[in-house]
Amino acid sequence: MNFIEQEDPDVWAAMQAEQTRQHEGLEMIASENFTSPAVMQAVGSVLTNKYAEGYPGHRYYGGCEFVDKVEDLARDRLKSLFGAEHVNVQPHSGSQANAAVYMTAIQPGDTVLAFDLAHGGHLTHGMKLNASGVLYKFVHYGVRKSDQRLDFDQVARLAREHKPKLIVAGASAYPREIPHGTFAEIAREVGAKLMVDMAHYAGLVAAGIHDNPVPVADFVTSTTHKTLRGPRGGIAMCRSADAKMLDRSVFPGQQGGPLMHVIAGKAVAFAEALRPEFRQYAMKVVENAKALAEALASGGVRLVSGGTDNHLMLVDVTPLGIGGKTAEQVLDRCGITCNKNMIPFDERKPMDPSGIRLGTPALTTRGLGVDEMKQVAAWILKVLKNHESEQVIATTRRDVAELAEQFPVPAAKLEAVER
Ligand code: DSN
Repeated sequence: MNFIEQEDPDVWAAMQAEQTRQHEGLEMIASENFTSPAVMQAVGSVLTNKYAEGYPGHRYYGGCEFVDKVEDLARDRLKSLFGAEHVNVQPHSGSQANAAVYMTAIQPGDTVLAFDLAHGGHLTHGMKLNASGVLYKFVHYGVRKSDQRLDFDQVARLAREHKPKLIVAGASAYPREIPHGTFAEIAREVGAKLMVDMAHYAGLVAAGIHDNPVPVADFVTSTTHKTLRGPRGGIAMCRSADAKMLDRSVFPGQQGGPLMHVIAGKAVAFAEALRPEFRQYAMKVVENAKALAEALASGGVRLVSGGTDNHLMLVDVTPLGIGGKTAEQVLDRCGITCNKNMIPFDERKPMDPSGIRLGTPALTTRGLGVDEMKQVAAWILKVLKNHESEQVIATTRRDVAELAEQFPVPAAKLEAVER
């Protein structure tokens, strides 16, 4: 029986439309993924009913014996996944995880060195309208103009000049592997702490195919819903010495009651990520990204930094005579979902930048492989080159839906059981 359908047909109709959109289209937003049915079931469970402020064994509410078990499972699995001394699985999002680390490591007004948003950073890394930018004094490093890779000479120079208390590494639109050890050396030299926000590539780290920041960083944060393929949420990790302060900064510092249903989803996802199949998945994500990038680059667009080492790529579409906004819109009409994105040294505006960001985590979860990536790249190029042709858009939309039909989204299994 479907209770939503019976009790709230309006919400149900919107949910069904979204389910169809996800099924019929190709999801290429680099930060999105499809959770397993097990993760989804955990998030839709009775655990949403429980208040559990505090931590396992030390709660402010009665009746927490079972949610304690869930949170302990999530914590133990997360520790094993990344080799962390201490973990906190309560942050409601990556933003809250980052805010909690700032609260632990620095004081309002302190200087922080982080990656420039316009070069691929994140708004919680000191964007002036974000709480991080309001509370702390951020200085930003970027990529080199010559090869669009992280400019470590600049990082070192800015670190020596500004003497930050904290250096932040990590990105939301950087297509190359991040050498965390290099950041750690610079942080050590200037007496700064190092925080790594690995939200985008945490799944690749968990699979052992991207450098793990945990051994060299004082703090590591992530979301759980991107390459890690868990429910929407955040996590924070640190060494034992900072454990008490980090926990205090998450609760009560940033949040009240934890979302125990989401923590259950995290526990299930961490167990999935510990299995050998997850490593296979992550390797395919990267293989697919490389295949997609190569096919696109040979078709007339420019890839920022010339390619990708991870799950995403930044595509400069201006050589085709269009901007990122048009590219996003026309691809959307064909059922290919992505987002417009600034590229480093962009001369266009954020709402209509030069690029789009494409990622392979979600398509890889559906089972698409290298052959499909080449096909998708060909469609993307055809549509961008013929963005005013209604006929090309209509044909591509049909081709996209036909391909998507062959690769069901994981939620379809859950739907089939619930109906
Ligand atoms: N908004 C996310 C992304 O798309 O990368 C980062 O939080």
